[in-house]
Amino acid sequence: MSEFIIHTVPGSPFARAVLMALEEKGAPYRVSAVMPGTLQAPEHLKRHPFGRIPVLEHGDFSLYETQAILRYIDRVVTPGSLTPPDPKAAGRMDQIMNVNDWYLFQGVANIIAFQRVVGPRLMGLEPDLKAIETAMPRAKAVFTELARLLGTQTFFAGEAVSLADLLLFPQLDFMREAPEWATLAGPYPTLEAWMDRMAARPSAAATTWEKVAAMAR
Ligand SMILES: N[C@@H](CCC(=O)N[C@@H](CS)C(=O)NCC(=O)O)C(=O)O
Repeated sequence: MSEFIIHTVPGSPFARAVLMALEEKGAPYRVSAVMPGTLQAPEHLKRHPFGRIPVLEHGDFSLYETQAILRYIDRVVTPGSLTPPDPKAAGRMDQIMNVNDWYLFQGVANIIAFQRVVGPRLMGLEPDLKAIETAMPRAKAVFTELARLLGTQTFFAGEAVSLADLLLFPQLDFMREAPEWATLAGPYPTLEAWMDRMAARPSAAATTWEKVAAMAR
């Protein structure tokens, strides 16, 4: 199988989900560094016309949108599946992946994790406390719903890790660095235990910001 190439700025949580899937599958990959501030440059727009990351290259095939990339990897790298066979569990996985994109990332992680972690680390920005405060009601609603969906299961789509866990974990791992984490996750010990289970996976350890920065070339 040809090598997978992931174009990303190191630190991207969406790209980390892709890298975790490749690690979980034991697939060969390389990280191709995209420089911060060059997402609207013609060279990157040729890969991703909307100027975002990550982008996957696999032989002569190129794909953007993290969910599409995750499902592609899951389909082409066999054996082993990161999608549950049961249709209801697979439906739950798909639902959670959309909760990640539409409700956790948009309006919660892209505000709180950006203000607390990414902006200060990448750009030396001071956190905008007003923006964080405005995002908190939505953040509380998202955490309540994630805890409800997880219930007492080991992983979000049942007893085996799935694409839903891999997409959610990188966003929540950034959120965990924010002081707001205690308020948001504190009432949900099952969610905290799931975080610990995910953080202990070799795929998480292999894809930290520092590890991705070190392997990007
Ligand atoms: N829907 C896209 C979202 C990807 C995304 O928003 N990535 C962030 C980095 S984690 C990005 O490219 N941000 C650049 C920007 O907003 O200009 C996907 O699933 O791949």
